Amino acid sequence: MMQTVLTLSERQQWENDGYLLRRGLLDQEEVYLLRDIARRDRELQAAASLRSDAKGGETKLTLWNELDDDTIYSAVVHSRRIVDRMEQMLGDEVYHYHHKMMLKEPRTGGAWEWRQDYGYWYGNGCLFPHMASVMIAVDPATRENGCLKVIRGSHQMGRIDHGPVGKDNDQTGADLERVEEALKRLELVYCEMEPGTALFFHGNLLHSSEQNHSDKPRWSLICCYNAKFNDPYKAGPHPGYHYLEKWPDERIKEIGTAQWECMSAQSV
Ligand SMILES: O=C(O)CCC(=O)C(=O)O
Repeated sequence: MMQTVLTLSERQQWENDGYLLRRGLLDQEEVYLLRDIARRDRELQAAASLRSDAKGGETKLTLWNELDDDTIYSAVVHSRRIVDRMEQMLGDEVYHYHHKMMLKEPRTGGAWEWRQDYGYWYGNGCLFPHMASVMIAVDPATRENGCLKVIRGSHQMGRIDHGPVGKDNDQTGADLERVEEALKRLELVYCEMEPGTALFFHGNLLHSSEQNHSDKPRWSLICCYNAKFNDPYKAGPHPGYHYLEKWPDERIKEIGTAQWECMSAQSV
């Protein structure tokens, strides 16, 4: 199996900016399979939980701590093209921390307040910020439907204090005084993404997204990884180190096609 190697300029971007945008990480066939399966997946939708944002909007997501052998979501998590990159970004073997489908629905989809993922993963017993996520656009993500916004280079600020935010204290957000100061010195980037584009981002990168006032959904799959050496010292809401197999990239289509056929057979 060929290893995916980051180029020098990708490494530099990762280190300087705290994120890396990769167009076409999933090809059209893969991302349309992912989208069609997710839209039809009753279990995914039944498992969705709601979180309120600061303005009373509702964000919706379905999160999995476990992987299985027969869903396209797991095949993406295991895929070499992601895991190889993550290992180079985090400097160690990585394991699956969790993955989630963000269901930002037309007109009602809520905002995500400014945060660093390590801002709250810190509380889960992870000593180091060697953790990262990859967000894959399932639908086009635009400014109109609340694409992700990041503050370029903010991962270099280290971890910022976080506390409860949102109407019912449903979200964990970063200290806004620091976010505002960071915005005076660092660049705010709107990450508009085509389906299949992926954004790799560091656990300390400040990010947020606005409500979806458009008539278009903005679903995305976020896969989160932790470095093996950063195994949490205590039990938390996400798993400790366990070996993650790397699967050949072709498995995404193979497993996705089988899952789609199985769903189609069940619905006739
Ligand atoms: O989906 C989004 O807009 C943001 C999600 C997010 O910030 C997170 O899960 O940490």
